[in-house]
Amino acid sequence: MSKLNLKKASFATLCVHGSGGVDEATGALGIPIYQSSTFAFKSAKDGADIFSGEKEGYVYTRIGNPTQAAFEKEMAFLEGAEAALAFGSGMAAISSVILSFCRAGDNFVSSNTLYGGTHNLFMETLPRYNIEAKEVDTTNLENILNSIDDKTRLIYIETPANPTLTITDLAECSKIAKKYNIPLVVDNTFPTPYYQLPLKLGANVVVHSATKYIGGHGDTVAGVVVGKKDYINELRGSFLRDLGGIISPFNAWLLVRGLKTLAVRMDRHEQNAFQVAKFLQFHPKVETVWYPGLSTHPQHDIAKKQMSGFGGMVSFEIKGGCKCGEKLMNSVKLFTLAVSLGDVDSLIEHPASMTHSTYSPEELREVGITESLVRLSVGIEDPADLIEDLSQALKQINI
Ligand code: LCS
Repeated sequence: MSKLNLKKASFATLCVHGSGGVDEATGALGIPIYQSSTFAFKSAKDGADIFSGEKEGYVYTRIGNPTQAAFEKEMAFLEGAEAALAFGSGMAAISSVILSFCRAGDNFVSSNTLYGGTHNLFMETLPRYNIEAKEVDTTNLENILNSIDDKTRLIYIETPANPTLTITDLAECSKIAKKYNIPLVVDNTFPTPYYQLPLKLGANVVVHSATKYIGGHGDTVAGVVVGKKDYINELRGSFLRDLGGIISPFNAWLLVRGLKTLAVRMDRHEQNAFQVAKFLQFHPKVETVWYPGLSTHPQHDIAKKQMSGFGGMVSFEIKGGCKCGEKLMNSVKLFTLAVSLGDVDSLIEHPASMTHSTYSPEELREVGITESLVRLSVGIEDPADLIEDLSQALKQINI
């Protein structure tokens, strides 16, 4: 066990030490990968007691595993939560959370700008089970209030939203959720707990695609849910155990390792993103830049209020439409043309035809994902090199 007083430790220290320090069983400083599907009981009674919940212990890796537990403990610390539960992907985490609150006939209110996979879950898959998502522009709180009825079971917010980086006021949403006695669920993938702590702002449950900044190196797919201990236990005992969307011990280990550098990575992502956003803002071939840290961002004041930094994602509209965006994406040399985000490598993609192709043309128009919108996940390379790459690629474009 760590000798540190973790309650008093700063965020960067928690990133390194929060998962428990030295492994109790072996003294290993790095948490071992407990690559075992099952765990031996000391006796038949011991097994029965662990099964009945009378005694703590590991049973089977679909229900719990020490490497998964190290990651969960660390995530709970970082989000300021009682507990956390790891999943095999962000989508496994999100679908389990929605199913845990909603039954057939229920509905929930959600941001209308979401990762395209989440949008597809909400608008295509869940309706098959008679669960309705009411997707609205949550930057206007009136839209949330007007959508709640007696079958509404939760409010789901993604902020900053993928890919437009719109910001929803979490403290205000939590007041609405409390008034109607329903939980507020927040996707904290873009800011990470380093820049935004939704539970402190009144949210009840936080979800992540841990594939992104949490892992940080583009080498694993994972998800995590954080919240109250009772809720997390219920989620583990039903939706993780029954639906089986678990994380492997190896991937949990990659996430523990990734978290150790979260604070330093996020600082660098943000510094680089700011420089890239400022460069693009004054470029003659760029129409508009969306970055919550810029004073021109429509919800900059809310971002400043609820975030301690603005993260590494930048989106922009290129002049000349889709063809020019295509030319840009084919001309970059340092940015990689790929979906996903939050990696140490810089990535570039076209939301309308890639990550958000699950939106219909009308839906894309409604949420402002235009054909000329390009999304950057700004990595941790030298910012001068990133700007030079964008500059040379923009030069290739004839408007
Ligand atoms: N939430 C957000 C905000 C996301 O950006 C993603 C994936 C997910 C949840 C789902 O997580 P996963 O199951 O992939 O771990 N976003 C992606 C993106 O923008 N490009 O590729 C995946």
